[in-house]
Amino acid sequence: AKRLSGKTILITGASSGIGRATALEFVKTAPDVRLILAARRQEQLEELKTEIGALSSAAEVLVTKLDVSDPADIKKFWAELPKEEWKDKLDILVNNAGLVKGLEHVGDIAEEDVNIMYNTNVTGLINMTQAVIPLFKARNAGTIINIGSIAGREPYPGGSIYCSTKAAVRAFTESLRKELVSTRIRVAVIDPGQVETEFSVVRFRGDKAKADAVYAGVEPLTGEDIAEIVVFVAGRRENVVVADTLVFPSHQGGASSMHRK
Ligand code: NDP
Ligand code: 8X3
Repeated sequence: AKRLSGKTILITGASSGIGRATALEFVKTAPDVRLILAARRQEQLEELKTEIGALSSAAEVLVTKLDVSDPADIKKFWAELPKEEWKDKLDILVNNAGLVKGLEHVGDIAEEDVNIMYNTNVTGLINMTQAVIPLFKARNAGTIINIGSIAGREPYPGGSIYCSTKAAVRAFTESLRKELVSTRIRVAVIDPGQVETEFSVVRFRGDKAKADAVYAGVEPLTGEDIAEIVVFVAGRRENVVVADTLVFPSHQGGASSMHRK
C-alpha cells in the first residue's frame, strides 16, 4: 500500500469488468491514488468516479472518453491530458481495453470484426504504449501492465482473430520488456483464463442468454480476482518485475479444458 501511495495510474477499459475492478482495487489498496479512467462509455466512468469518491476522499480521479481503436483519438487524449498535473506524473499504465466479437470460423469472419479486434486489442495497446514510453524513459521509471489472455497462448477454433490479437500482445510485451532492461521501467503481461465480465455479452453482440451459457455449470474468475493481481504486480519493489502471469479458476486447465458441473 505504501509503495502505491500517491501514484498516478492510467487504466484503459475502466468502464467495465477487469478495468473497473482494477480501479477500485487500487483505491482500496492505496486510498490516495490518482486515477485516469478511460473508455468509450463516459457515463459508466462517471458512475465509477462517484463510487470511488464514496470509498476514499483522498483519491483523485480524471475521467476521459477514449476510443483506443482510433489513433486520432489517442493523439487527442495525450494532447489534452493536463501536462503537469497528470501526464508528467504518470507512474503506471494498465493496458486493459480489449474485446472479442463472435466465434465465426476463418472465411466467414466479417471484415469489420477483424478490424475492431486488431485495432483495439493490438494497435490500440501499441499506440498507448508508444505514447507512454518517452515519458517513462525521461524519468527512468514507470510500469506497464498489459492484459493478455490464455487465448494468446492456446488458440481455439472460432477464436482465430481474438487469439492472434492476444498472441500479438504477448510478443509485443516481451520485446518491450527486453528492450527496457537497461532502465527502471517495468513491463508485465497478465493472462487471465475465464473471467465473468461483459466480455461474453460483447462477443455475442448483446445476447445475454448466450453469454450466460458460457458460465453455466462453472465458477469463473471475477474482475476483482484479476484486479488483485494487477495491483500486486504494480505494488512490488521497483526492482521486481512479475513479467508473466497465467491465472485460471480452479476448474479450468486451459482455453478449452474446462470442468463443468
Ligand atoms: P468487459 O467487456 O467487461 O470490459 C472491456 C473494457 O474494454 C470495457 O471497459 C470497454 O469499455 C473497454 N473497451 C473496449 N473497446 C474499447 C475501445 N475501443 N477503447 C477504449 N476502451 C475499450 O471485458 P473484460 O473486463 O473481461 O475485458 C478486459 C480485458 O481482459 C480485455 O483485454 C479482454 O480481452 C481481457 N480478457 C478477458 C477475459 C475474460 O474471460 N473476460 C479473459 C482473458 C482476457 P467501453 O465499451 O466503454 O469502451
Ligand atoms: C478470454 C478467454 O478463452 O474465452 O480471453 O478467449 S477466452
